Amino acid sequence: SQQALEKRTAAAAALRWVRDGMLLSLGTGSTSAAFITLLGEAVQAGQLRVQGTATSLASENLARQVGIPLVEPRRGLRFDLAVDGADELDAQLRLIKGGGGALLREKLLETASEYFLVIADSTKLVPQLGRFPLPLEVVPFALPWVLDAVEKLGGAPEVRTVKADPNQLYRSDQNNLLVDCYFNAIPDPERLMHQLQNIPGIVEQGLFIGLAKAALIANGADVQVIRP
Ligand code: DER
Repeated sequence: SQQALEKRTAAAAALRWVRDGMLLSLGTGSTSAAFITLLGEAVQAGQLRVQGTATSLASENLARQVGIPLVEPRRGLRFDLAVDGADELDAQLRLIKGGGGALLREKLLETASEYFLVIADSTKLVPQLGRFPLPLEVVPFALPWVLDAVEKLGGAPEVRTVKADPNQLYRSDQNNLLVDCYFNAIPDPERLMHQLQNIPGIVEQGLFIGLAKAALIANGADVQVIRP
């Protein structure tokens, strides 16, 4: 599909931002998977010497498969470059992330990175955030109160289930629950982010504001660089 092509185009463009010796934060989702695969090829071909930490067990497995040396979390560990996708991004590089369920480790590692670069196909760039449901990672015990609080903020909350079985609740890599909140439009992302951060039991929310330094957006075969 055109979208799959654009994901690979954005991923390939991000590879040119990688320098020998870098410590990388490896993102999660299909666009990041394309980047990890291309990066692995460059490492295997001896073109790049890098190490990485993954933002999900899925990306960790892929990175291992393609031969990217992995670094365990340790005190003081910071990354030269983080590469990751997004579900939505606006012109100020405010993001909605978490469609792949990895928002907690993504925010953790992208916060610990000197430079966070977003890679995305053209469908992700939107004039206003919020058509994509906002993911939250929630401690199971807190769920009822979190659902009430999200509704009071104007979002329709849905507890995420496993694709294959609607009776099985999705669990994050931390074994927490995922709640997708349908706001339709988020006119004031900063305000909503602070409201969500004050709700006990929400361990992470999918608004990433002030983190991304640039985005590579593929439009067909062209790639535009967006800076806030
Ligand atoms: O879950 C995430 O944050 C992913 O980065 C997601 O937002 C992008 O997934 P995609 O590259 O498969 O569209």
